[in-house]
Amino acid sequence: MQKKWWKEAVAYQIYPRSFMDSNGDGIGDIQGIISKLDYIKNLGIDVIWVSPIYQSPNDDNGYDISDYQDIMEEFGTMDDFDQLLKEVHRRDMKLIMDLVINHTSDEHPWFIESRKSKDNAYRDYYIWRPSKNGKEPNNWESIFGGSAWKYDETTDEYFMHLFSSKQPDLNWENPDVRRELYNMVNWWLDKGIDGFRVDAISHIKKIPGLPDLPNPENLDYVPSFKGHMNRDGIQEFLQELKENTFSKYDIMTVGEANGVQANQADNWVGEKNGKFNMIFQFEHLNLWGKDTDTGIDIHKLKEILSKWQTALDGSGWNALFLENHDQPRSVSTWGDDGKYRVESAKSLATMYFLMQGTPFIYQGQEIGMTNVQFESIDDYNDVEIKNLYRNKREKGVPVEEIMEIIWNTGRDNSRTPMQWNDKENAGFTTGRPWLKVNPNYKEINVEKELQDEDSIYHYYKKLIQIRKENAALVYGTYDLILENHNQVYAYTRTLDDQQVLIMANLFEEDSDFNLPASLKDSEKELLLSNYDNDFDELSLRPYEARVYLIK
Ligand code: TEU
Ligand code: CA
Repeated sequence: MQKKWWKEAVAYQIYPRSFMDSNGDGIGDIQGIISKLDYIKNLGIDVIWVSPIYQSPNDDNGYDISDYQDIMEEFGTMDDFDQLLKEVHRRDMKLIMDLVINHTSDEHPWFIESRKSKDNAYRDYYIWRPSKNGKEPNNWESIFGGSAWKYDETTDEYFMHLFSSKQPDLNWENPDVRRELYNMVNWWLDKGIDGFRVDAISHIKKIPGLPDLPNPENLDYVPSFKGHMNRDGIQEFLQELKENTFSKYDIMTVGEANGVQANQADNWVGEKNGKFNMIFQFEHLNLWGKDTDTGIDIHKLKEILSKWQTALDGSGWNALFLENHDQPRSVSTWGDDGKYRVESAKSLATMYFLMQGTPFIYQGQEIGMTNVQFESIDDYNDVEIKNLYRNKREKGVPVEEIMEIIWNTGRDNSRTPMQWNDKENAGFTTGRPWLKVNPNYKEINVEKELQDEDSIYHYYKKLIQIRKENAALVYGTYDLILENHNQVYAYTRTLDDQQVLIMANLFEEDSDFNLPASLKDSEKELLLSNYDNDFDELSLRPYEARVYLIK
């Protein structure tokens, strides 16, 4: 397997709006990020992924871009960005940006032109269609609910938007669009950034003819993923993108590849045929986040994660993550954000962090930040949450039922301001925060975590350290053990004569286990655990995790 800097790296995702406000307007900004770079460096981070900071009307908080080559006013100026890049590099870290090229904002000049007339030079930069039988051109549902089409009376046609109605999809079939995007990508790479996380990239190829999808349940609109997620023909676009941009630089690229199956991994991330260095894939997230509240289906979890580990073993690379700005907090969703918050956060960390791949930590995950339960929908900001609330209310769903869904799965769970200390607004802002701070900030904050050597923060810091000290945890093979165990996720990482054993009890009940003979009889050195004594050779305590070096 080829050695690469981005395989040895640990990455940290910043959602700038919620990270740190430097000027008291209640909105996080670039100078705020700069003021916290030492904190990120001290954790042991190598690569920072910043969610979009380009000009945007913020309908989807920056994922709706109106100018790819200018900085969002609320976040600062291009000079601030240049300073951020310099300060990141000065600390021997790297910076990757968020590349959103499936769609733009409807306030982007291209779309403002495109909607003016049917024969406008930019008309085919987007996907326009006349109505069909007085309705939308097809029955596709937007990922944010409702129709995937919005009527525009100026030209009496509809335009497609897989996401919010202010995020019109770009027409990737149009070579002019692709060329303009490649020029923009190279402009950023020439500024010296170290790569990209590529947003919603598995959605760019739509099924030819944009036909109605089968609708056996006679829904108003049909979930549209089958019409646009990882469709045949997408690889040609991705190959052209890579050849015209990424392949010319020593950078790190991670594709957000919803809907890609493990058996397709080689085409996406293979050392020879891959288009990205690694991808975020989401199969495992359906096990517990958006739709279920029954905790982890551990057998499915093992099956899916192991499938990716072995599918890529040697041929490609994974991006390992539990959280991001679209997911609820993992300790609330998978673990226990009550009695066993600390133990379960550490257990989950151990389970995912030491697999084969580049581990990503999302801001606040390293201090065990939890979900939040705001009483009123007015306390929420996310367009996906607002659409969900409106659509369900229109169908007469009781408010309490909708709030439960939002509390369990809403994206604002991971977007409440970073909790720096126990002062007003958790030290995030001296103004009124754009989104309320989680009320538990007095108990859960960076300052408290830094002072407590048994904190989740220090546990992540040790995880990062042992990953750097043991090459098997980067380049070693992954072998699942205790495959059928109902509570414990255990695996080994092996490289030449170095072997590391990772075990995590993912539940709050004690759990017996029986290691395979080869491991049971070997001498072990405990590298890390979320308990500090009385290690029973045959059982694990609630959420107990252990990492052993096999001698
Ligand atoms: O998300 C793309 C994506 O796959 C969505 O289905 C995402 O999983 C969903 O929003 C989760 O509820 C990316 C960004 O991560 C997301 O924040 C943006 O809203 C979206 O693209 C549009 O840019
Ligand atoms: Ca600010």
